[in-house]
Amino acid sequence: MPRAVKLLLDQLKPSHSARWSRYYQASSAASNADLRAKIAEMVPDEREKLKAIKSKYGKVSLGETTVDMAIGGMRGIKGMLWETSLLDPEEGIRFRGMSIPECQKKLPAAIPGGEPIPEGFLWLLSTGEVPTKEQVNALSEDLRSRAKIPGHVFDVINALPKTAHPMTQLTTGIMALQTESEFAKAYEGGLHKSKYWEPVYEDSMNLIARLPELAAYIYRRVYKGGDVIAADSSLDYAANFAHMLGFKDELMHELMRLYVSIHSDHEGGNVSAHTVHLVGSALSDPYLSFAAGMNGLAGPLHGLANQEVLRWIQQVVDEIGSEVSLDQLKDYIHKTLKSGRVVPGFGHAVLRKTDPRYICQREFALKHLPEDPMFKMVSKLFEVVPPILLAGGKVKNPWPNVDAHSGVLLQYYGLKEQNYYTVLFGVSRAMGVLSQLIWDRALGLPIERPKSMTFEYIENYCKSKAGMTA
Ligand code: AMX
Repeated sequence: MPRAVKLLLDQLKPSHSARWSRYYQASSAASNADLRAKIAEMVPDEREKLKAIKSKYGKVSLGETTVDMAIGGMRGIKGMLWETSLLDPEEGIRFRGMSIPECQKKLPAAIPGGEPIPEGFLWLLSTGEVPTKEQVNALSEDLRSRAKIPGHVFDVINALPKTAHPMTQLTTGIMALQTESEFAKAYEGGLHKSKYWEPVYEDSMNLIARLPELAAYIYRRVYKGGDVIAADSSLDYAANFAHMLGFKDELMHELMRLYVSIHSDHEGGNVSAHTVHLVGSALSDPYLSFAAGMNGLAGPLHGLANQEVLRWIQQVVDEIGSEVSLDQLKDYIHKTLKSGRVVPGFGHAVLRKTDPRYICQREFALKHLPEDPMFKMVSKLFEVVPPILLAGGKVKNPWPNVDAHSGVLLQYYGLKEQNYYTVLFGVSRAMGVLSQLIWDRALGLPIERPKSMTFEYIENYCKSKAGMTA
């Protein structure tokens, strides 16, 4: 258990603390391989914890909100509970307190010494517990049994032109799947609010299970003449996804395990996560909430950046070649900036160091494709871009983020269709945001409704405040 959490719980209630610590034990002792049962076991204690925090700390200020923050994209405003992960500006993401290297060490892998299986991340994100291999296998099996897509979903996608962006097709498919929502049906039938989380759990797991087939269908439809590949029930979630896309290379399966895991969650304030949480707070079901989040992910400053990065690197190579000097590369970057565009894959709203999701992808590349010319270009950019952005004086974080690297790995194994990359990000993101959505409903979090203001309101407020303090 993270020390800070333990300290807080020790202050709250000794008996509660003891129960809570159970969830953080590495669970070789746990025999229960059913994720829903595990969450059900946690719910009463988690509700108690929320109550205790509210009653003990409810009136404590979490910090000041300035006018800059309000008109600057709410940067730095602490305004949301998000249990599944926390982003530290300096060290990057921790999933339930665990860094990426810790997850790589502790979560079960498909092959000895290989990348963790994303089902292990899903268990960790949902429970805070490191799962056993048995639990991960049971979860893989459970997801396979849920991965059925009704025919009308394909009809709806087929009604779109193949030229529609793959993210448009993905969101359309998710919306068509909403007919299957158990939460929507249960709510209409008059479900007690203490039980909201149960059909939300079912919808979330069904959606996570169905996304790879839906996404693979879109890929095969758009790029492979509609030649769809059936699921392979002997494979884990990520490997089966790669298989349905058409990739048999075991290293591509490993890459997909890494990809899905590291893209699963990035705390709650990013556009896709926050949107799912916000829309879900209106008791919109998980299909509606997740589709909304995916529309946010499709923006170029967020998830679409991974397609933009590869396109931009390709442009660099086409225009000045791959064997370029650092000076030639610098000139190209200045040209990009002068044209009023951002350098895609660099910068972050919260991070202030190189993204550890970039680092682990770089390590994968150094191990498996050190001589790839595109990887070498990515390495050169790592050297050249940050000093230029720093010298410009306005970028708060000049370092590369996750998207600066992912495309180069995918193209190496043959997934070269850049417009599809954000769909992979979307499938992966489901694990984090839907784990949190289950907890949002289990904890009974209310509808979100922050206060907005007009220019006039801000001016009058600031004038009266100045008058009062003068
Ligand atoms: N290239 C050029 N300029 C950049 C820049 C970059 N990579 N990153 C930030 N800036 C600029 C901003 O556009 C802003 O300029 P302005 O004052 O003229 O509007 C200024 O620097 C200050 O921005 P910031 O506070 O450092 O960043 P932010 O929190 O406003 O935005 C982000 C964060 C990621 C949108 C931004 O860094 C960016 O546009 N990066 C490129 C796109 C990208 O890689 N997005 C993916 C992020 C990860 C993800 O969500 N998948």
